[in-house]
Amino acid sequence: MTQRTLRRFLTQTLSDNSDLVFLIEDIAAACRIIADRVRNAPFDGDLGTTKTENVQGELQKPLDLIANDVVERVCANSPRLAALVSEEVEEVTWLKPPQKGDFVLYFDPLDGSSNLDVNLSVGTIFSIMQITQDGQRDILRPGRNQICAGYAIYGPTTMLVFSLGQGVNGFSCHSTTGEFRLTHSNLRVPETTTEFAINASRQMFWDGAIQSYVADCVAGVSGPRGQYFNMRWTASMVAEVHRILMCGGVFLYPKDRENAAKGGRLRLMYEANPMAWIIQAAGGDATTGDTQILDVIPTEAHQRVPVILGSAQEVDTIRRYYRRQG
Ligand code: AFP
Repeated sequence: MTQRTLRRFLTQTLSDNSDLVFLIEDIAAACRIIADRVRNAPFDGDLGTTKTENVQGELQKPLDLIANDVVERVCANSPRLAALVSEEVEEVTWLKPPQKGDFVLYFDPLDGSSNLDVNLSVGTIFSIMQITQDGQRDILRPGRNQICAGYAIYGPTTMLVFSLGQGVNGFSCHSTTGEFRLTHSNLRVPETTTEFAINASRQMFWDGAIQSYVADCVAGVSGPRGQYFNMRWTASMVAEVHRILMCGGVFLYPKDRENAAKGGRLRLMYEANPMAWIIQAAGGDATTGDTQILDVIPTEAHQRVPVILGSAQEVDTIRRYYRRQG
């Protein structure tokens, strides 16, 4: 059977919201262009690092800036798009005076960019919310208010994975035609897992709950978990989340002694919220360790939060380690 194109899926699913259809298609078009720039970076001299830092104090890669400009340029004329919040830009970009129902697009234009020079998978993460009333510049709302969120992963295949709240679907981009077609429908996160993803080099900073959780996992079949675990870490959240969506697992970037003062490592509005939305729409779970990520009330556009997300039963097991820690 011919796989549905993105356009057909959107017009069938969002028949009463053409403006949202246009915005998601614009995002897909931007991701297709970014995929091409990532693929051809060695020929275009776009690898390496610039001398500029982003608002997070991180050295920007040329493709971070290119990807940001592509999203801004392709989406800027999307009907009812009122504002852009980008990891690479400190201020909110207002495109029009906000009216009730207008869209706000939060995005990390190129996540995992530390992997670019070593040719590993990177991605674009996006989240869409709406203005609640005319003139209200209320862009800091909890993630539960998202109306659409997802990511593009630039791997062996470029895929666009997103949810409108019910279910998660994956669209693969055909390398010749550039069409996005529905190749992975109704993705579900397996409830249980024996695989965890964490940056183990930070063990010296972890609190007792995470120390105990990881120790019990690596104790294997003779340990408290009574089974062997596998560990992954690619330093690209998009790649970790995609693997969890496809075959289960749990991803941890917890609060620790080193990042606690900043609130954590990952950003709420354009990393934690969209990934939590996707994982929960696929039957998984997502917490900061204290509270559901989607319930966190934002205080500023680039704020950071701890992130623990993935297979629901494993996330619940980690909650029990936190409760035991008290
Ligand atoms: P970059 O986009 O700067 O590479 O950061 C990627 C990221 O935000 C997320 O995708 C990874 O899970 C995490 O940072 C990796 O953090 P470490 O560098 O501490 O492994």
